[in-house]
Amino acid sequence: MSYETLIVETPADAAGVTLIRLNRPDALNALNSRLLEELSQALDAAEADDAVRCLVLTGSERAFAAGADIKEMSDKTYAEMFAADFFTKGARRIEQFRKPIIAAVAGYALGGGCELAMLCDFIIAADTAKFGQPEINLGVMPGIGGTQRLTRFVGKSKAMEMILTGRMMDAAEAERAGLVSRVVAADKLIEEALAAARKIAGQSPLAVMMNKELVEAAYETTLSTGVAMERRLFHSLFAFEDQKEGMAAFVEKRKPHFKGR
Ligand code: CO8
Repeated sequence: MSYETLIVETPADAAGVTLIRLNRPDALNALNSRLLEELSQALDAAEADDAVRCLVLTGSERAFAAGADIKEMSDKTYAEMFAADFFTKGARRIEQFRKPIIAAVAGYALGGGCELAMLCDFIIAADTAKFGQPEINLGVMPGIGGTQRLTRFVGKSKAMEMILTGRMMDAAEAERAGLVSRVVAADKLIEEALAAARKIAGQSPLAVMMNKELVEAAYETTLSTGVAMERRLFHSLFAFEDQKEGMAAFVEKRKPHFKGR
């Protein structure tokens, strides 16, 4: 399948990793309806393909994405935004994506771009990355989860300052604040993100999906409910061949070969 706003390498390698590049270079990868529609289609295809075990989502050296497309939005009325449920469908598709997805961020991740990165399972940042929610400068606010997710990632004080002033964070500050899992040299970003993705792709896909569900649940539920869910799913993993294979491989001092059963 070919896309106008994305470059999709699927699977990028034998390990089962798919690399999706946002590709609107003239607009610093600003997110428009077309891009979000195509991203939803690419995620549908990746979800349906058993050969795909992990995704990496990236942009260009200059920008992961500089926000929602201001030129597309500027003249819209409330009725148009509401009727089209503007951008919500694309954001929901990522929220509901069950396979792991890593954001590899270089350059600007602003507004909807920062929100898109936060919708992924974790963020690896290049040392050139800049994160921000500058919507206040446009007289608006984040619209695909920024006020909620940024606050959960970095805490109230920093989130409030960034959202009310529009100040950007560099990669080092983002790492200190817990927004990104780690920072790497810009010229190593894709290599490092693909290496992490390959590591995940080599695990049991069933165990990966369950682990992802549980970490996400930590944001949605109480500690005791989350721990109870974890215990149930931990027990349930013993129904899979992959658990037998993983533990047998350890005892036999060999590499496991997980089949997703
Ligand atoms: N939308 C549209 N076009 C953009 C955007 C954008 N968000 N960002 C950059 N571009 C375009 C520029 O217009 C320019 O195009 P052209 O050459 O045709 O004029 C091209 O990309 C290059 O940009 P600049 O010349 O501005 O590059 P600079 O290096 O000088 O500056 C910046 C880079 C600082 C990133 C600057 O482009 C900028 O400030 N961009 C806007 C950042 C921003 O405000 N983002 C938030 C947008 S609003 C949003 O994301 C809301 C999300 C929620 C929506 C959900 C609805 C439910």
